[in-house]
Amino acid sequence: MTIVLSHRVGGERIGGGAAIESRNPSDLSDLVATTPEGDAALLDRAIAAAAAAQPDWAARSPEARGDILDRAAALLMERAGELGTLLSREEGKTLAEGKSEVMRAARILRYFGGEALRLHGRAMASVRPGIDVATRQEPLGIVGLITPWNFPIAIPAWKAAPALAFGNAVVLKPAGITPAIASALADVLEEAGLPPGLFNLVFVPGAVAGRMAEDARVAGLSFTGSTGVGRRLAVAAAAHGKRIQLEMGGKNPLVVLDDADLDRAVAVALDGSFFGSGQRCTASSRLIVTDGIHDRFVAALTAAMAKLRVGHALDPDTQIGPVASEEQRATIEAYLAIAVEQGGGLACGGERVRRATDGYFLAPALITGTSPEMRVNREEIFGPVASVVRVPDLDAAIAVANGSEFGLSAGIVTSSLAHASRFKASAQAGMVMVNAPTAGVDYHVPFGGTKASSLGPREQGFSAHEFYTRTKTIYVNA
Ligand code: UN1
Repeated sequence: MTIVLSHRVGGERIGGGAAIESRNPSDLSDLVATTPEGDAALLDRAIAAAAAAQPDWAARSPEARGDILDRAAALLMERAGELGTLLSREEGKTLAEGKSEVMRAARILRYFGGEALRLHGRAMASVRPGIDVATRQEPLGIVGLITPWNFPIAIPAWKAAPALAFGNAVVLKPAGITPAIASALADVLEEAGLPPGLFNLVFVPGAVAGRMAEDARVAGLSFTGSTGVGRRLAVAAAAHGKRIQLEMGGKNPLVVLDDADLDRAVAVALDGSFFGSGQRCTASSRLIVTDGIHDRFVAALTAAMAKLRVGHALDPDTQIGPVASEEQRATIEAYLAIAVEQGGGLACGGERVRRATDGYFLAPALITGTSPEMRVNREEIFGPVASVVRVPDLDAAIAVANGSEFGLSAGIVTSSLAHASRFKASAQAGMVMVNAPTAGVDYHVPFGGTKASSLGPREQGFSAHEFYTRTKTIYVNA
């Protein structure tokens, strides 16, 4: 069944389907949704609707705002089966991953329902006698959200939930290939009683969405996507005095030391590198392995990779779904060719996998014998591909791990507390994982990276208010 989608502007449904078709990457004969394509005038209406609705919303009690997020969370939980299936059908992650992402979005909404009440300032004595000084956090106003297809409901939820909890209105431009699950988020918020105009959903080209960085009515822009696009938005936002939050690429290292438990190292690498078809900005794309375990690790990992079941995302036996689009597949295949051309060895995978349906199935690939300068170790591929860099010891491993323009997540597998401590202290990354995959994060703690991976305040958890509110300092001369 094909879903006909509409923009959501000020509580109205505008345009129906037609312009853009999104197809199931596991079965290209399955037309998942048709989406209208909006223009600058539509975006303008959405921003105007947000501007009209936001002051009343900000004036409501935080409890009333939290109640609505709670109700939306409950609706998502009730529909996790149905919506998880839709997510898998639309994006290609497995059914288990799709359902758990919907649950994750629900829990994020619930968490921020509570956070609405926990927004606090500080009261202090002034340096001048007789004066009390206090801070309070106020909403920004209108926030523009631009989100990717790889977590097509969790990321919109983790941006929109704190925005709404803290009294803002949002305009969301979701990824073009996953519009249906983004609409499901609009549905539950509307059904939960969110007043019109606070969550506007526009299907517009990226260049049109980028105008939010220039529009005086928009106070901030939160973006997750590629470093190239993020940096262009940052330049425009800076020129217009806007707050910006960017979550961009990664080239996340997973260090495997001689003292690692081999089974654990393989399990951590499999999950971090290949689950979600490697299409996570937190994926472990560089496996940095010390001499003493290198050959055993590569042999055990390739054996485990050969057993991964690649196939239709909705088949419950599938462990690795298709990659999300033809464009993704072409990029990944181009990088595999570059890796081999630059001297890497394809230890396994990389080939197209044939299944009963026509989809973008790719066997997870491991490239061995790579050096840090190779393009596969410097550029984000965003697919089920990991490369192995062999190093003599922990010092060399740290140098290679940090020798990247990116710095999102960094992992180590070791049984030594001392080695783990050294790595925690020296990894240039926003998140460090010890004996755990670089991907797969909690929602109640800060998320973000260093260097080219992120810009602006951290997302999620107890950090989220840093972006979605501004501080007002109030002096009272009693
Ligand atoms: C996760 O690893 O659990 O786009 C989340 C991404 C990240 C989210 C990763 N912003 O892959």
